[in-house]
Amino acid sequence: MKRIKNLLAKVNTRVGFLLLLTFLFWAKTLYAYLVDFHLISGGILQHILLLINPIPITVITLGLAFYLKPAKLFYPAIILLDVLNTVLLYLNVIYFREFTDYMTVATMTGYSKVDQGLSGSSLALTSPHDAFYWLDIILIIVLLIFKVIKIDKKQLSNRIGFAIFSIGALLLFTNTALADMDRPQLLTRTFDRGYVVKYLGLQVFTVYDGFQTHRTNELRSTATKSEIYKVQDFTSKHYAEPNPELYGSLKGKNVIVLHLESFQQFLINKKIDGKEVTPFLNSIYNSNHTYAFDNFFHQVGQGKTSDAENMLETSTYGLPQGSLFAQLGSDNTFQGAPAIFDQKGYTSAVFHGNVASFWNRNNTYKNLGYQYFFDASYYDTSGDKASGYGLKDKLLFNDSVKYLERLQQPFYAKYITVTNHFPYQLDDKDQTDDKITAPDTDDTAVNNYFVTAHYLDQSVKEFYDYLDKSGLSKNTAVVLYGDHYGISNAENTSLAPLLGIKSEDWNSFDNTQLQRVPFMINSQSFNQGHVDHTYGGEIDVLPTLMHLMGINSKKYVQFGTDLFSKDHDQVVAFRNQDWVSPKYTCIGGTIYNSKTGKVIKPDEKLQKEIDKMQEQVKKELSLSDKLNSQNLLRFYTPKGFQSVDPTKYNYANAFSREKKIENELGDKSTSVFDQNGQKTTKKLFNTDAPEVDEPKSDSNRIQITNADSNN
Ligand code: GP9
Ligand code: MN
Repeated sequence: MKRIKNLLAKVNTRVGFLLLLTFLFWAKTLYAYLVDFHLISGGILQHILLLINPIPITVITLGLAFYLKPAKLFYPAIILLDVLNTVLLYLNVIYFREFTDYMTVATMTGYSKVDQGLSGSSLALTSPHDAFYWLDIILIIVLLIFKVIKIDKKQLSNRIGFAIFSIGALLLFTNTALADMDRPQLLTRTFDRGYVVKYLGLQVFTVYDGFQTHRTNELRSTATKSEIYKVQDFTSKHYAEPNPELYGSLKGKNVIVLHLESFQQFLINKKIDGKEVTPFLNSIYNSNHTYAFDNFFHQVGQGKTSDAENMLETSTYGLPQGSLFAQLGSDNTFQGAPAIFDQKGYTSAVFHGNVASFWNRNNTYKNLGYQYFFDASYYDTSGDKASGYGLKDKLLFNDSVKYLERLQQPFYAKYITVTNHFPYQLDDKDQTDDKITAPDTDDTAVNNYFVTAHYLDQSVKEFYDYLDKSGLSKNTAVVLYGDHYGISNAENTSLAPLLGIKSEDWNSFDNTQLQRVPFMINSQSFNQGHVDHTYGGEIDVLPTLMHLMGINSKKYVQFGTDLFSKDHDQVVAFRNQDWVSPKYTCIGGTIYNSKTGKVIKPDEKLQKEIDKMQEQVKKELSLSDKLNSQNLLRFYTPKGFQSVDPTKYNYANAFSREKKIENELGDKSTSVFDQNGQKTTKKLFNTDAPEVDEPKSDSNRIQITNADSNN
């Protein structure tokens, strides 16, 4: 009893009251983290951060009340601040139940295009345990009214307010520094809102997001219609006419894009101990049904996979910092592949075994006009079925048949693989039959890279076997590409000996050479396929593909050019303004001969030529940034193209939607399932993945995705 009295006596001071409210709010937040947001974290440091991150900002916000001296003002103010914190927490709890995502400032203010925030139906998502979020506030007010907690009339000087703020700020600084240690570039890359909440807390996320939204809005509100003309002036002059021999050669065919995670060109035809690392992809690469490019470069920035996706879908560049998907994807106007093809009668779908919020895909895909997004929630990712970034590739292909066979044809479908992702770990049981022996360099990630690449190769083969057996390969073109490097520049010196170069001789030019990734277009309708040496990059994919599909890209604002066109621009820009071309390579202002790798000291004439190329690269990147950051495409809609209405898309219940469409179409349905006499083709898929027979378990590896394994 005495103890309780002592404790209450402490609470009877203003600072004690602040501590009490902070403690209660901390408890509620942790409850939300565990029960509603299911934030199960990875390592020890992540656990600690999850535990402490609600404290600093709560102290700072509640501490504001200390600037109001009279008790009549102080107590209502501190309670109001507590209520506001709770409202923010609680709205997110409800929102999360509907969208498995946190509320952005754009959503709260109704600015967001992708969703209208909380609707009547989300309010129906309240649950009895929600009382917990409000109980403490009611209790505190009652205790104050009945004077169990006494009002402290003693007015405190501003110094106390400032001291509280300073302590809060110091804690926040420590929190952020620790978070940055565990997850570098957490805020600059913002690859998943979930991580910001996990590391820094919900309130910090909201403030940070508000700041970003404000910056974006400011850029956008000053933009005028005439600004798009500057961009169009550039892209229309840059446009390259289609190659008449290939134009329309894939018209009406299904298109499947296989996003080969972290897959670099040097893996193609590479042997380790006399054994091919990727025998199947090599056979595709060398087939006369394939146009393969061996001077094709990735051009991603910090947005990695999402930058690659953005370039492929829109033929505009990622941003100089962070990810375009994450920063602008929720509101941007896109005129990209899914919408363009959709309006030519295609069904569009993405298959990806990671959580939907990663890279803000759940929102961005709606603005791109994707009709279906099969994310981790559509697959059993329990137990060993997933690795760090989601469902293992063999299972992704196998488990997607159920959804793929119900899509109306022609379709445009993208598979984003994940198993070949840093740190390239593969369970022993996944190294089946024709194992390859990992090389023996001084870097385990480099060694393992070959093993997971081999696994990816087997996964693609299993999928191809299915395409053959189901008859899909006859009317389907497959686009295969590596999204970005898997071995970073820092690790390249360990890789060097495997490529026949001494580690000590390795230089920046060699690093640039390694930014090549495979790009192949494979279709049985091609018979004169070959390895093409044209220089190009991810920015060029969309116009190339459109022309093959018989859609002229001329009226679209695109920065790339058709790789098959005689006017194709072979200067490939990197995100940092370096560039490569068939003759010259420019790295940080130093010019190399692209063939020999020797540094060139240009004479006056050559310098002029180089300056012109550099200017062009800078202009291209900055105009692309202008287009996206000011959202200029809202001012221009190409003739015949219908703007995307993101509110039309909802990625829940996709399977029943597919079936409903089949039913409605009846005899006219073109799904593989219906063409197969309304029988599933699942049995046509053969996989040697040991996990297919494993029962569903409770543990889930995706939730423990460790972001620091993202190199
Ligand atoms: C995550 C996956 C990996 O869903 O696409 O992204 P990355 O780390 O390569 O950017
Ligand atoms: Mn990637």
